[in-house]
Amino acid sequence: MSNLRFAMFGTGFWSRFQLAGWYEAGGVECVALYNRTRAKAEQLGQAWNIDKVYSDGEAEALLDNEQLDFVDICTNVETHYPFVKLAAERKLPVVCQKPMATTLAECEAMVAACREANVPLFINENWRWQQPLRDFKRMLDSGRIGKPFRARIHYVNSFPVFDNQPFLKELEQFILTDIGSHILDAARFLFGDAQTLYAHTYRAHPDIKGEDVATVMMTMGDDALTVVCEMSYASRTEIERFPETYVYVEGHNGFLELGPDFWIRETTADGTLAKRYPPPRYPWADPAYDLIHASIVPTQADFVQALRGEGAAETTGDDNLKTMQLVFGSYESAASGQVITLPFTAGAPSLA
Ligand code: 89V
Repeated sequence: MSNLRFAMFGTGFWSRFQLAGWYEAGGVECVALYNRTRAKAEQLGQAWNIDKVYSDGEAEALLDNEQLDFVDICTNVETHYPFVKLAAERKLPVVCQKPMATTLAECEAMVAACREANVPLFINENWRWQQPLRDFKRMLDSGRIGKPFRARIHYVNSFPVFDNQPFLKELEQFILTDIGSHILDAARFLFGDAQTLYAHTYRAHPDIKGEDVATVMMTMGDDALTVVCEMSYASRTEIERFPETYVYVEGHNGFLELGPDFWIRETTADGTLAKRYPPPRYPWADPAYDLIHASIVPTQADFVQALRGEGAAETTGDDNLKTMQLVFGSYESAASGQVITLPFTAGAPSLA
């Protein structure tokens, strides 16, 4: 079976790990790179032996000249919508970075553009693919702790994310878009879709534009489970454990916990079972991001099998739209002080 040929748009911090993840997943070949600044694309091209490099103003030329099976859009969020449109117009399947877009109206327009062009749109949402979260979900679904009645997802640290990704400082909407898109998606993965949400946001760092603390309370799934998601980049804890996510679920027959250092503890009337579920380690991963970088591999392997027509991907545009409704619904709730009922729609005129 021949490799699927793709072009990567965006050669910033994340792209080199994503590229390594594609080759780890297998069955693909990156044949061209696009970046606003040519030198950065050339640098990545040299490292990976990709000699077709395009820069500012040449996105259309790339799509028209190169023979592609799909495009991977890994650029800053404000360019996702225009690049997805360009690809859809050429009937090219798209993998687009999270968060999907800067507004819910843009997210809806991206999904509509791909649907009209009859091409798949996948959102590169990797959090739910973290090994400990997959294991946690399997244990939750075993039913041993009984019917859950309350859950808490806790992503709280003081990791200096701005050092590697300085643009995050400039976002008017920061933690809910950058991490909320992951955490709220993980909540959907674990507990099902939300019916209502209520959110608070707060800015602790004085030198950033957006919020770096957010709390979202939702009712989720068939049994309207109460789920509280806590997110912060301003919380100094005894041991800094970026980028770990902790999850606590209380059920009628017990308690399930994903705690520090990938330990899962299941407590029932029989006692507590504890086991560590660490992620796989890849030599190309940045050690500070091991957990997330490892999750790129199964995320992208899921897209490869879907692109080959061998099954449905989890994080399609349609699916991720529900996560983005939670993200933008949270901003609406934080601004208005109101409980938001899902589905939450943009309510704005659709974009051209
Ligand atoms: O996954 C991400 O989107 C990254 C990070 C984990 C650093 O927030 O921006």
